[in-house]
Amino acid sequence: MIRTFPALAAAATLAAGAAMAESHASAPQPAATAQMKLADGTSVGTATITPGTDGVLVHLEVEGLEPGPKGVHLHQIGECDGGTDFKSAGPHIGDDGNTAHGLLHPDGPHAGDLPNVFVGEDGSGQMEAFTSAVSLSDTPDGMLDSDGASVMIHAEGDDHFTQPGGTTGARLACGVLEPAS
Ligand SMILES: [Cu+2]
Repeated sequence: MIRTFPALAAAATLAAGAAMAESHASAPQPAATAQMKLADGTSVGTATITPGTDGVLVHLEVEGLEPGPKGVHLHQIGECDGGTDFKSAGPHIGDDGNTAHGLLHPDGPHAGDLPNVFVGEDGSGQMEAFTSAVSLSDTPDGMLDSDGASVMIHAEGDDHFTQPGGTTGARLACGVLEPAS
């Protein structure tokens, strides 16, 4: 009888360890991804969007770009046509004509405004930002609705204040958000 007690205690410890491993294994995975491309089709990185309870986590990795800060926004339409200089992607999500652009603008921001990605001397850069201003839902305001949405990298850094696009210049790289498989 007495010998079974240590055995039971060991079994209980193993069960607790298994439960913790299980909760780590179920961490949310990206629900949407975008392959970032220049107007000529050159691939320069990947963006992923992972839904959380109260918003989404945007993660961006780029390579092969000029060093320096580059503006990053979520644009309203999931169409990256280099022949239109990516104007096909439409305005920023949340640009309804009444709301100002810029994370630091008193009359802003647009829901699709994000922090800059900083590209280093080796041409690579990363950005991660959490926002509760957008969702991936299949609703008119959601990024996976019928006309989709895109991730845009601009040629220059965003000062988060200047109108209309915050000093970000040309649309440099665009990626259509697709549901993650
Ligand atoms: Cu933009």
